[in-house]
Amino acid sequence: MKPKLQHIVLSFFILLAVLPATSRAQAPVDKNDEADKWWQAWADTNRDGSLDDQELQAWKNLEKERIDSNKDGQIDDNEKRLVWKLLPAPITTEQERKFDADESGWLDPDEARKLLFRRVEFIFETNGKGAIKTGLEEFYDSNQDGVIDLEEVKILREDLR
Ligand SMILES: [Ca+2]
Ligand SMILES: [Ca+2]
Ligand SMILES: [Ca+2]
Repeated sequence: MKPKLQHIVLSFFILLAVLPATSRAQAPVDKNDEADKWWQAWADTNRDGSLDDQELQAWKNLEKERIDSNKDGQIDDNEKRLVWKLLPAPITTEQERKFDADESGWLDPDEARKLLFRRVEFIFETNGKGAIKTGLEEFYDSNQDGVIDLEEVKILREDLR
């Protein structure tokens, strides 16, 4: 092999070796990434906008002991969706704030339930075409079009039973 060709071949292999690591390191913030961060607002219990070690540890324990109900070590969509039944939900919209009866800044499970009941009524009033107004509803928008349609609302009604 000529030295020059050897050099090119070598560069090619170096590139191959480096490329996957580089694309991992520079992984863009895509939709899935954002969706993976759903829990951060729930875990930030002192609401200072960041997660300290104590909050992280507390959240990991909650995941393990309560949220991961089938105990497979993963939080799937079903488990994620039902967190409002287990823990106070962070308030993200004005609509949600109206249901914070004790003004704790969080929606306790019974407050969240009342909010979601009202949302179900709204979804039927608008024939499944009304826009989502609360963070909790987003878990039910499985096709992520910003609307809980009459199909998606079935799961929400199930969860409210
Ligand atoms: Ca915090
Ligand atoms: Ca699980
Ligand atoms: Ca939808």
